[in-house]
Amino acid sequence: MGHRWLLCLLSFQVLSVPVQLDDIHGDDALLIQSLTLKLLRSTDDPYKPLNPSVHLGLRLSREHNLEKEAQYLQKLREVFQPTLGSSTHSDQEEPSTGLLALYILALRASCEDFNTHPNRRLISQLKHLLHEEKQHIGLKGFPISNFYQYSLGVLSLCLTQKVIDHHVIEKLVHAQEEDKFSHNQHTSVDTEAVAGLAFLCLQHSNLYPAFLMEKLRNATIAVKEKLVQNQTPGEPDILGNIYSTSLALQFLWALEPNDNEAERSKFISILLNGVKKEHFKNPMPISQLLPVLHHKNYLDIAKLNCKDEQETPSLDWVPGSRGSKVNVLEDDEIFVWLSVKVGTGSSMEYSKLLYVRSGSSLLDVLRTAQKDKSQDFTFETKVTLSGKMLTAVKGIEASGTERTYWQLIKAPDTPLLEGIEDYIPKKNEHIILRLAKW
Ligand code: B12
Repeated sequence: MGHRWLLCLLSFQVLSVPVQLDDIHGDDALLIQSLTLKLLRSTDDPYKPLNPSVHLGLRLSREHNLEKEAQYLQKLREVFQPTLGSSTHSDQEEPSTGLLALYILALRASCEDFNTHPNRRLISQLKHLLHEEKQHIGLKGFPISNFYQYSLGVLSLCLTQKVIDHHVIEKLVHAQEEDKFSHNQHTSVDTEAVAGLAFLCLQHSNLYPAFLMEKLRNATIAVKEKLVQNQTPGEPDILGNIYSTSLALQFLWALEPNDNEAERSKFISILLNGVKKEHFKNPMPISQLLPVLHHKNYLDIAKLNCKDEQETPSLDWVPGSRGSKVNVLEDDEIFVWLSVKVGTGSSMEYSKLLYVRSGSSLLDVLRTAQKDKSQDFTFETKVTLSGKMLTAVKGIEASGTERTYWQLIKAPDTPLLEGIEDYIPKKNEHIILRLAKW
């Protein structure tokens, strides 16, 4: 099945014409616009972390509210380059490789000049972080952050036309060859896709010697094969899962820009169906999806010239109208079974039937469990670009050095595709929080 799809993709390449946004009409166009509005509104939400990926999503859209975009870039600047802005956060934590890479991409997408002193410093900082990540891979076999962020780092330097240390590039190529982009023996399609975009960008840059170009070409082909192998059985238009499909398509369409129109429309319909089913509530996955719906990918950042951009009148900001959907809590109560599992055996550290209002999020379920004093349940979270991540349960913390995390599972063994803030458990569902390795 996988290879048939691949052949199909290749065979139509010559005949095809890319679909333009103008080809998307009516309800679909409105649906895409509603996503843009969600992103714009998230930029004004004081409860959401400042997210350079949101800025990227907005910049790679064909529809703009330029004033809002400029305001958000300014907010990002104040946090990532505090000495430039009014506020000074000297005690601020250093950004991770991925976060810094996304910020640099956000600046590039707004046509920032990278020859200024502050921006050159950002580039040196990213080069330094990548160097440390590379050393860590040499010692431990994996980066300090993860290969997704390492790939974003390489992509970001490449798109700002900086020459990258050959060893940094080779480490990423080897990791792809050695199948290191997996968590728990499952390929991370998102990581393959972002690494693939980085490989493509490096090839287009023509800054590297022939032996490296050859490796990059092979790595690009290998990424494509990996994505095809990860088509969901029975749903060949989903690559990995609905969320990773956005990034996978960014890569595939960057690789084959003249891909056939019918193929593209099919993928777009699948993604829009996911939007209709409310799978895209969170600004982070929306920011990765929006460029795809506008037939753009991260490599297009380098082509943006920020001139002659038209305002889209229907994206005018309406103050006070909150976009993010607050869960509609219904009056009836449902019960959800919550368990905690630490070891490999079948025993559970905690198991409890909890009554919550229908429409509650998993986070609400955890809060209910914590309030209930009949059994000891506590939990902790940290704020990330994807929302609140569960970091500790019953005093047991996930560990960066041991590479453990609290996996969210729908019993018996289906990992959830959403986090604790977004997932809405159904009546009688059994959710397991399992300390797992990644
Ligand atoms: C690496 C990764 C992980 C690693 C993170 C560990 C680490 N130190 O790197 C591990 C394996 C632990 C992980 C776990 C999970 N992940 Co994950 N992860 C990613 C990946 C590939 C990259 C994240 C990243 O580095 N981003 C870039 C940096 C700059 O952003 P950041 O906010 O600073 O990054 C942190 C957060 O992203 C956080 N994180 C990672 N995954 C998730 C998921 C959620 C819901 C939250 C709130 C936070 C979070 O870990 C990062 C490092 O600290 C993304 C892919 C993507 N497209 O974004 C998927 C992705 C974000 N993960 C996803 C999911 C579903 C999960 C889980 C909920 C799976 C599960 N059933 O348990 C859990 C989180 C559970 C919890 N405890 O709350 C989905 C989210 C989809 C959505 N609806 O938004 C993604 C998009 C993958 C996918 N295509 O399905 N993940």
